[in-house]
Amino acid sequence: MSDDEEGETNEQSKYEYSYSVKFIIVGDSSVGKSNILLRFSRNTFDAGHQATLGIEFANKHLIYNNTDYLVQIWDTAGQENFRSVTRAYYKASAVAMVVYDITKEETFEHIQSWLKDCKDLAPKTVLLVLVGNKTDLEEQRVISKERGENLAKENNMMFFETSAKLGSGIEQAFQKSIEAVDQKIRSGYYNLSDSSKHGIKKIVSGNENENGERIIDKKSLSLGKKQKKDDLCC
Ligand SMILES: Nc1nc2c(ncn2[C@@H]2O[C@H](COP(=O)(O)OP(=O)(O)O)[C@@H](O)[C@H]2O)c(=O)[nH]1
Ligand SMILES: [Mg+2]
Repeated sequence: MSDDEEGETNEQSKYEYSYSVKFIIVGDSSVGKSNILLRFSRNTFDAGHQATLGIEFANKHLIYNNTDYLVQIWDTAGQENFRSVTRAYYKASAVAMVVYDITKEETFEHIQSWLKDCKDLAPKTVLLVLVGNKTDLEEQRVISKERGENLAKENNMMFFETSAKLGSGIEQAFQKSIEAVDQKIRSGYYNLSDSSKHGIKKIVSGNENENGERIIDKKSLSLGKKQKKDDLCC
């Protein structure tokens, strides 16, 4: 059995609709992007000081409004060290989580340049989400919650504070983002006849999207670093 076939199932979703939604996570190196991904997808934390955990991709289902959302999250896998996060990374993203570390002033100041990349390189429809991570380090906090909220407001972003270490706020950040996407889908905000542009794809059957392309197993909650991103989205 190949890696791609592992855990495969033909089971149809029992929900009225199924969509895949591409999330990207950007922000300075070491703000906790990979651990946010790890916490959300596997409910674990890596206390190591590696610049990258080598994770590029994870996915997880969230159910909302009788709809099965396959949240597909792309992680920079260390490219942010060189400010070389590519155009391909931003392409067709539905949600961009822009992360800073509440204990590091410069990571907050750099949000503007990450936002500029999002605005230049992501689809116009992208939902922007500001995340202040490492709230467990309250005694080392230098960025107040209010500063985060204000920056988010100025840039029309959703805002969350999280601790990937403790797991607080992570599920909520993804859940609320999906709720906002759900609302936009229902209001006709996205032109889903050309869904590849928006990072949102309607899933027709358990293993195919509307173009007849294979998608990952709908039941599993897997890290897909062996799967090619191109096979999965966009
Ligand atoms: N205290 C604390 N440390 C964290 C948190 N999230 C990540 N870290 C640590 O910060 C470092 C960088 O995390 P990582 O996820 O690799 O950051 P990335 O470079 O943005 O992907 C690692 O040592 C993590 O263990 C958090 O919420 N709280
Ligand atoms: Mg990383």
